[in-house]
Amino acid sequence: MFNKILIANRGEIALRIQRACREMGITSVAAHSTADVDAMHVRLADESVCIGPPRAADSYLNIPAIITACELTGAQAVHPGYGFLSENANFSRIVSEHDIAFIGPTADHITMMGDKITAKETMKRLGVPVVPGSDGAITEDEEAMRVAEEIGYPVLVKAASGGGGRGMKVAESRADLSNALSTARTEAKAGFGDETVYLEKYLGKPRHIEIQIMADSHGNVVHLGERDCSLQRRHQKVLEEAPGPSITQAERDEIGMRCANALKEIGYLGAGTIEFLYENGQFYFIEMNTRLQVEHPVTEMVYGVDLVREQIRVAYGEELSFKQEDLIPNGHAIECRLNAEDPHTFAPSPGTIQRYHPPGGLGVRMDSGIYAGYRIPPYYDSLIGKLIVHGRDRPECVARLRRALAETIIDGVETTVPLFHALLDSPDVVNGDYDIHWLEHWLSAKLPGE
Ligand code: MV4
Repeated sequence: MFNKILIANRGEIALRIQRACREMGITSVAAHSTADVDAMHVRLADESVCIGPPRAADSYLNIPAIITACELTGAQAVHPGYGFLSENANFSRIVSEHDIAFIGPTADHITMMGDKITAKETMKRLGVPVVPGSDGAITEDEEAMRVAEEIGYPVLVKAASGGGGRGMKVAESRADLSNALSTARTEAKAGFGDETVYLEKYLGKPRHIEIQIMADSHGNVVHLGERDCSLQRRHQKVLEEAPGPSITQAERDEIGMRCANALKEIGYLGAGTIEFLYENGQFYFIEMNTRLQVEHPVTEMVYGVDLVREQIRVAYGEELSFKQEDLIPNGHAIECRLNAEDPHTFAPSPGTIQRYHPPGGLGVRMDSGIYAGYRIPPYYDSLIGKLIVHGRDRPECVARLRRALAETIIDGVETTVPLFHALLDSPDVVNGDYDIHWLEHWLSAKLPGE
């Protein structure tokens, strides 16, 4: 096994990776910016090395500095976490060229899935159901009109290099389509330097359901069921759960098997998440993420596995420590993203944590790097922790989550804790009865003028 892994990330995920390393007897190195010298993952690190100034572009995204840090510390592998360089094909390639193991997929697989058109074509060819739409890029308005008549309006124009909802335009009818195409192209060009767009049937009230996959280099590919991540605001997930409140075991087996087979076919390695829209009992592939996700803990709680440990094992060339038949979902888990934000306006609220009391007890997990006296730097995103709760079934999980939120004390900055109390007062959330638009509708009803 690796002796030493460099963690090219910060905050709760750096701590999460450090914990897996420690349990595996692996030394870890915290590569951090000057703004993070007092961060918990640096204070608890076996070793730490500064990779640059506060701005992410100069530190957590600074590839030469990270490679140098590996050379200086003798790290044999790099874990990129999520965000930052985790889905950067160039980084995966450069790390590998320096004979350092990248804990994630190959540069080619990152590139393949980073192009939404190639990802969709590949998944379709390998038997994964996709959203009806154009076969590849749309270059002519005529072609778009023909495809739209065939699949029916409304349609959605999407950027091939897009993601996070940017560069998407809905066309309700033929009259809108030409405008939607040119606006989407212009935004795509400005946002991603690539004006390639494609067309899909617009689904009106879907859920966001994603399938967790793990693959090793021995041909073993398994799925660990789904997460429902429909509760989002401006394409930022707020609360995630597993299993999906609407998904049956038969549906899980079917879609999970299709995803695992597809990734086996392309020789994928490591953790991956296949995203679907789910409407009227049908799954429609939209995108694949080639990294560990923020919400991976709900899957860990329901399947009783350590996904970071498995990532490290398979990156070293070992086999996954479980087979598909060992993976039986148990109970229910919900994650709340605790952000240092105003719970009404969502404006960032950096500052110093004055008091901190994390919740505990049976089935409660708090993944966070905060502590009393910690100053949250203003340079990075506002996630300061994740509260993950497990119960034997969904009602027990919901009751336990209410209890855990009530125990949570985070003083000194505004947090989204009150938002979750309010959400758990909503019958739709309690019943799991929501789609991808539910949260924004609920927020605008709650806050007139927002
Ligand atoms: C869609 C869609 C409806 N129909 N595709 C938004 C971001 C990107 N990952 C995909 N997105 C969507 N694609 C079709 N054909 C609606 C969305 C969408 C969405 C998806 C998941 C979670 C939240 C969302 C919020 C608005 C729109």
